[in-house]
Amino acid sequence: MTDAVATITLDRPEAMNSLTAEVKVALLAALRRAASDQQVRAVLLTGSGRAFCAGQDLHEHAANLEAGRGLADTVRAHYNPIVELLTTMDKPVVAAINGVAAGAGASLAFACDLRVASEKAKFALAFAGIGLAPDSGASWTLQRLVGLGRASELMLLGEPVDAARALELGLVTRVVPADEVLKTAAELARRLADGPTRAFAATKQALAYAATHALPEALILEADLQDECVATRDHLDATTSFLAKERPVFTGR
Ligand code: T3D
Repeated sequence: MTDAVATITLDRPEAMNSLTAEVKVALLAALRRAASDQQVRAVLLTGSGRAFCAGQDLHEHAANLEAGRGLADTVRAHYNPIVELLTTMDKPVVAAINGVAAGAGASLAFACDLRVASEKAKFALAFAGIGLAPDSGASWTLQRLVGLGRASELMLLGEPVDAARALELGLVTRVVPADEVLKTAAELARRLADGPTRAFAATKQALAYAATHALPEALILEADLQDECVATRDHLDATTSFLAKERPVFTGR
């Protein structure tokens, strides 16, 4: 961890950072540590080598099939808690998408708050290609990012989406040269870590709630969350700084 940013790197480059049970357990543990560590104010998720993440490790998956193990077990036990934590943790998560994000690897990227992509990155909704339906939250996140029509197209046709198209669709926040993706995403995460952490937590909560509730209910939650934000040190200090024509310094309290 540096500068209040916890960096988590998927590190199986020889298998495109595909996800074995061991990797998924380690990823969930790392996310839990980042979520509960008060020193951490933003999280950066990336992959080593030329892939972000190729989704489920298909060698392990084939072995599980062969052994007759329940297919949905890893979805319930591993993927769902990871995606729930990414989306609900009370600090922003930035994905540095250094290469291909396929299947559940794409789902992980979609569950992050911001996505910075390398020019060489691509998304592959690879589920249908192996006879599966989307999982790890992609049915929920993707249509919110790009709309129902495009989500249906991407999932049913499964054609890869390159970085330029991803930017056009609003799937990524920005696209940068390959050798700048980690630096750019780290700068963004650092900027968020220097921000009003509790207001960011409230922002994530309000957005998630508003996605599944009507406006009158969203208005009620917004007001409740604003009560909490108004009572923070950051709000008081930033208001004082504004009046003094000074730059605010947010401490996350
Ligand atoms: O119960 C459950 O488990 C369900 C959960 C499902 C969630 C899912 O994620 S389903 C989707 C699973 N993922 C995929 O279907 C993607 C499979 N991979 C690909 O389509 C391609 O590999 C890529 C588009 C990601 C990259 O293509 P390319 O041409 O750049 O590289 P490559 O040559 O295909 O792969 C390089 C190596 O990575 C290769 O190994 P090798 O031959 O050099 O030893 C390849 O086998 C390995 N690799 C890539 N993806 C996976 C993988 N190994 C295991 N699992 C993978 N998913």
